[in-house]
Amino acid sequence: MTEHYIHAAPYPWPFDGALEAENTALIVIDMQIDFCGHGGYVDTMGYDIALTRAPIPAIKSLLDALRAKGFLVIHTREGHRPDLADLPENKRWRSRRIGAGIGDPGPCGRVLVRGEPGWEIIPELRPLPGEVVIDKPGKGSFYATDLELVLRTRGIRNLILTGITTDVCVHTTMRDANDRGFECLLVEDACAATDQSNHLAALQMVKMQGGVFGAVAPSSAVLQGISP
Ligand code: C5J
Repeated sequence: MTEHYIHAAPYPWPFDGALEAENTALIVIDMQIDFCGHGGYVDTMGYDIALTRAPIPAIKSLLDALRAKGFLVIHTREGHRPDLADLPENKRWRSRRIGAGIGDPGPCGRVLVRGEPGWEIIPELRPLPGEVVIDKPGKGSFYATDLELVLRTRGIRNLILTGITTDVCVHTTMRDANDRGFECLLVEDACAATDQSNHLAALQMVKMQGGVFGAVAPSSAVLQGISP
């Protein structure tokens, strides 16, 4: 089989050149109003949503290109049950300390609660009908979800990771995926954090030890790599 690679650091990705639409998925993590919109969770905490909105164009271009080539696209949403039965008390307590209590009313409805306006994916990146959407109560996309079952059932072994936030939900998902044997690529301009130095540090962490969690590349390299 012909080998295909994406120019990435610290190694051309994937490690063995087995990059095909059939074995590779694009994951778009938590691009929700609560993380990227006015009046959402991140905005209410006082962080700059210009940072969390910055990856929208890169994600959009990846979605357009990978959809056109038949890659599996998966979206995730962080959120809790309306009865908050899945919300750990310490997670709620910490969010209230910073003025954005999960489950409490806010400008976009109840913060990080499933079905509320703030929990919706932003219109620019709305999933197409039929695309897989994973609802997760935690930071990682594997915890208490059927993501792994979906990936194994579809024969996926390479993951292209994008979304919010690089240092929290994207990193947790990448680490968990790596431990499960998935070959991971983090797209540096298609993810962002609420703090730029945390974003840069999170990119750097991936590249240590020969690529301890996988590799990092810009979206331009992904677009080039999938259209050789
Ligand atoms: C956070 C996320 N930061 N999607 N969630 O609470 O990274």
